[in-house]
Amino acid sequence: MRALNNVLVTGGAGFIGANFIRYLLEQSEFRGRVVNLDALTYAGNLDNLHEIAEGPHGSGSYNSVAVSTPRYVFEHADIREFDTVADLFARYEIDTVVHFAAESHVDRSIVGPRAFIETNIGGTFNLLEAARSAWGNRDDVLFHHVSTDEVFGSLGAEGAFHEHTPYDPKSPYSASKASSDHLVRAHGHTFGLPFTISNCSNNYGPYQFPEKMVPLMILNALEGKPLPVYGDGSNVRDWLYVEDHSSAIWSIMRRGRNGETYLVGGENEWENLTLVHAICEKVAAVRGEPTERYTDLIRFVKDRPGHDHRYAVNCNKIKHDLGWRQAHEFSSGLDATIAWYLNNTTWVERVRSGAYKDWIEANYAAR
Ligand code: NAD
Ligand code: TDX
Repeated sequence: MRALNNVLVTGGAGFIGANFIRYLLEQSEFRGRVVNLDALTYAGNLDNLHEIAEGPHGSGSYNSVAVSTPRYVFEHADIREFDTVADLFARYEIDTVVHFAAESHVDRSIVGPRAFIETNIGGTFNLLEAARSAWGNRDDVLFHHVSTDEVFGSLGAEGAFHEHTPYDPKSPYSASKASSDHLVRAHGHTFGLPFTISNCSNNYGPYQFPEKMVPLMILNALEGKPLPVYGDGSNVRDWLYVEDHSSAIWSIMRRGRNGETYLVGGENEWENLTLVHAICEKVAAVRGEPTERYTDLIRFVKDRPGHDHRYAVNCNKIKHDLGWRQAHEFSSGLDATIAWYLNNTTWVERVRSGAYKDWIEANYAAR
């Protein structure tokens, strides 16, 4: 039996990590404590967890860095610093790791790949070493590594990635995630570290940083700004509502077999241009305006260098072995996401006011 008493969530102030912490603390079968380790880069924001600090679990203020409640602790720390990470394992008697912390945006990995190598590879290595030295031969512990379907490269018109698809990463981001997957497996194989890995497709939902396609298109449409579609918009992505990713990880933590990899996806493929049209239609409906008012904002811009053409995920293994299912249908998930961005303008202002603003101005102004 896995202990699941003191769960170290890395990157818990980011998009998926924050949604996961909220989900985990709501599960009646989970009685443990969450330690959220996050460096609060441009993508990490404690606003993403404000209900936890303010709500039934605690008393902290979301503006404060040192948020602590009986079942939730925030630690402002960097996975690139081994001593800090090792100290947290000891201090909180960590028995489970759910590792989200990463540089996550493909476009940034093209402009500046170094941070991706340092955090995604070096940081993961530090966590593995800290876990190995803290855990010894324990078998009631788990290192769950959160990875991406992008490690498998790009698909043609047919087929889907599965657990035995050879690795073929194409961007500095996906190469760094592929390296981290290999390091996790190597620690399992060589040192007996108990681990699981999930490789998931594109997530969407509340609290996603507005550099990623779905929130960027929603906010630009709402603000009457151009909608930049890379290339001809024919690239295909498989979209999964973020809460369904959380439920997949929770299934793996409880029932996933040691050493196994599980692919997770929405079984929900969309061409980018078709998806941008769907977002325009939905925003127009919410606003009670003609769809053309928004589709007229679409601009075909220079393609992403090395842009992967298509991702699709076969998730039969997690469905069959662990009984996981997607609970959210795409149309209602998108409606909920649009409503969330409409109702959370303060959050949008706050996340945009940081380093992100400077970066976007420097990199997108010329497009
Ligand atoms: P995100 O960029 O929104 O959040 C990343 C978080 O990690 C931020 O809170 C950031 O502050 C933190 N972080 C970054 N560097 C750190 C460091 N050196 N030390 C400590 N914390 C650090 O990312 P996301 O979209 O929530 O993705 C989370 C994980 O899920 C990543 O590992 C990503 O590869 C993976 N993933 C994402 C998607 C997706 O569609 N977004 C899909 C599949 C897998
Ligand atoms: O402005 C845009 N215009 C556009 O056409 C942006 C930001 C993106 N795109 C295209 C590129 C992709 O084909 O939309 C698609 C989705 O782009 P992103 O949201 O940047 O996601 P992607 O590159 O597919 O990677 C995401 O999914 C897998 C996450 O960022 C990764 O962290 C995750 O591993």
